[in-house]
Amino acid sequence: MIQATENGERYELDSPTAMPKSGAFLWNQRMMIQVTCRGYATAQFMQPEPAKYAYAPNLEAKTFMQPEQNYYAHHPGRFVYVKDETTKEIFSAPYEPVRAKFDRFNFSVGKSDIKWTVEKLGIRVEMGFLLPTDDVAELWTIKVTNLSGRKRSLSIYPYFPFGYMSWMNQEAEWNEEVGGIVGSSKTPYQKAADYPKTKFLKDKTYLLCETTPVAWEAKQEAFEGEGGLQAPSALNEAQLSNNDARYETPTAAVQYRDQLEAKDSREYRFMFGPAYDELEILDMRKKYLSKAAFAKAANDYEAYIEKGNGCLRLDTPDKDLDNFVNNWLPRQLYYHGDVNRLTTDPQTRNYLQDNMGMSFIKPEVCRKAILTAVGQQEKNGSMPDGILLAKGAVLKYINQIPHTDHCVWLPIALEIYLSETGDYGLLEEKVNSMHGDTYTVFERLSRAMDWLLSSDARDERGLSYIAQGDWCDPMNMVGPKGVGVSGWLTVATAYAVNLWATVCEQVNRADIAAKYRAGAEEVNESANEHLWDGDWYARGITDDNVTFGIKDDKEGRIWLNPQAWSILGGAASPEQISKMLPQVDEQLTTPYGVVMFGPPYTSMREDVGRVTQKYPGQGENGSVYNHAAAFYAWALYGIGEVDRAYSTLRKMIPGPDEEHLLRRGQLPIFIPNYYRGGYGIPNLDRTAGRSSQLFNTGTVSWVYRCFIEGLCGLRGVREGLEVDPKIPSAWEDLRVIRKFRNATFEVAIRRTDTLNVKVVVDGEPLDGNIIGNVETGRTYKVEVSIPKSKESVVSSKK
Ligand code: CEZ
Repeated sequence: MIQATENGERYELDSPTAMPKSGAFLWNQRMMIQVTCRGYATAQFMQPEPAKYAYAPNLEAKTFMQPEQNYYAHHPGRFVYVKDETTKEIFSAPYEPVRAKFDRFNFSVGKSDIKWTVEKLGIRVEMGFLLPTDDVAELWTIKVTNLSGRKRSLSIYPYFPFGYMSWMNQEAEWNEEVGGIVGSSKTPYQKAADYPKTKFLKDKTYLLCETTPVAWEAKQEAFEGEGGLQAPSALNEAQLSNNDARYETPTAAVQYRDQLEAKDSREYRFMFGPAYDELEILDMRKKYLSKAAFAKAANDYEAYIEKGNGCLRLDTPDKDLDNFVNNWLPRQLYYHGDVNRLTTDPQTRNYLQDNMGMSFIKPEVCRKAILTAVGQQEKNGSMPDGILLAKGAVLKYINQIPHTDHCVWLPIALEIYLSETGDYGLLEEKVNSMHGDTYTVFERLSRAMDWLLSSDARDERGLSYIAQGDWCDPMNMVGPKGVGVSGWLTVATAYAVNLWATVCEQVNRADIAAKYRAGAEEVNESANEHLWDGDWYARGITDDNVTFGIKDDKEGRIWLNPQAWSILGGAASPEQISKMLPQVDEQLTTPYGVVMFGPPYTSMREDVGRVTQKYPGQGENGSVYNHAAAFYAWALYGIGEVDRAYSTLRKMIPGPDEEHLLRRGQLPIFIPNYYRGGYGIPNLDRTAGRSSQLFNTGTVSWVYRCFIEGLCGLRGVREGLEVDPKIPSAWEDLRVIRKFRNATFEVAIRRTDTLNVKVVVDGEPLDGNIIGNVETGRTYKVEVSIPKSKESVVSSKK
């Protein structure tokens, strides 16, 4: 059903029905498009706020990308109908809207293109598209081949519905000048003050045809007629009727009539996208709409995507893992660091985490993000809810709701960046903030940590206030009165402050480091005094002083984050960890990953909030929320729990066996933000493991880091590259190529009789396990011996 081809650089699916919501995505710095194997598409571009150019047929509420997006017959998509003019039979590619049974179906996803091949009635249709690197448009190729050994008379109808463009003003027509169908609209607004903002929006959508069609249809109703999308009435006629749409739902359907000899084929090219005016459409046509320009765009785009190749090539006993980590994980990470989820005001925590992973791909992007973020630090040292990235951008949606965790992510992002680059000079950079003050990065980090430790952020017990949310966005009713505290944020504060203390030590500021170490210790003592529930840490204490996430709770009894971060931040002693981990195994671990908490809530808990209203097992309500699972995996590597860590990570990737893939319903080309939870719970078990299909997630930076610095144990330190692999106990060896500080390390890791990690570099045994003085451009051959079986810290303490 699913096959990895071209060395794992492509994944192919041979059924349109086995995983109907599975799809893939392409992006450039201005746009993003997600398409399903059946041809439905969701595209967005930036102007600079996110906008659409193909719309749903009813007016859509503006919202972020949806998990488990629902598709329906009129959902925006890219299709082509084919009619045999002799028999009048029709089908459509890639599958929707006709849903004919194909003789062959192939959905093939590459890193820089997406294509389909379908066969039916002795006709092959190949369709595929790519994006230009610097413009907003889709470049489509549709090729039709006669496989039947006899002459065929065909009509071919590319159908790119525009949808309901606007309730204020919309129309569409064939435009001779540009050679395509152009839809025009006015973005709806109501306040006069909003008019200037709408004035220069790209309110036109075009479908340009390289080859002039014989006929077209711009009016949706006329195209469909009474036959509906499965058998549009317009296809019963010899020719489409060249209608325009005048405040009628616009569409773009065109018709080619071809006589195809046996083995003959025709290839057509199209462009689909938004524009401001006709001139812009003409420019786009000139720039892209030809065979040569498509080929050039393909090369450029491939080169652009290749820049996100990452710094790791794995060669392990698990080939599916290798495919994913070598090809797809860095790509997904690159997408995040490159476009910030197509928003002009990313949440501060998302901005920092999406960019921290860029340290492994394009470190200068992470550097710039850290500078941008601290440049928006508040005067009191706290961080705002979102980081503004475009002129005129404002904090919107979730960023208008106070969350208290944003400072935590600063030292986390910084640590990764410093490990990878050794660029400690960043700390001395002076940053003028948008609020008019000037401090160095070092001072800004200290100020952020001071804020986290201050009485603005912590109550008299020493616990961190939660306001209307922490990392868990929808936990909005724990502390709206300003009293409730977050168990996670408390232990996370200790982690952040400790990380910062380590950086202070690295730059010889022992005095400052000591202050932060003491601060973190105090926080941890508070956590242990007020949040330890005997076998695990509680999730928080509400405004009304009710501790939750504890044994007595029937729902939301144990949450993963406080456990993972108490390990990271040092609150949890080895004894506590040895109690906690079996509880996580027992209550949270499922075949589809580790859930964020359990059991899921089945009704509103008004002193916890909106999270409890999400569908049980969906989103943050007890799903396998991979971001939280990734924190856990990273914490596990820190204490040598290699098998638990690996299994947590491996379950984030769909497959490899078929049943598993079907349940996830997703191709192994990205990690979704969640898989449904509810494993083993009546009513929820049937959907457990199902993918959200949403590839926006803070997970990927952490997971990439887990593979590089955890599993492979190839982690940057100030002096160079530290070698300390933590491979699953079932593996005997692995090979890895790691790019680090402009050098290449070809590493072979093997289990031998050694008692400690032993490293040989270019034939010379290394004293210790740090390869120092990394030389730019040099290739190092590294042989690493590791002990036969690695006991975990916890089990060795037992
Ligand atoms: O968004 C993410 C946030 O972007 O949820 C994470 C949070 O850490 C990220 O910063 C965990 O809460 O508002 C909602 O209820 C949404 O569910 C968002 O919380 C969530 C969505 O998955 C969007 O990607």
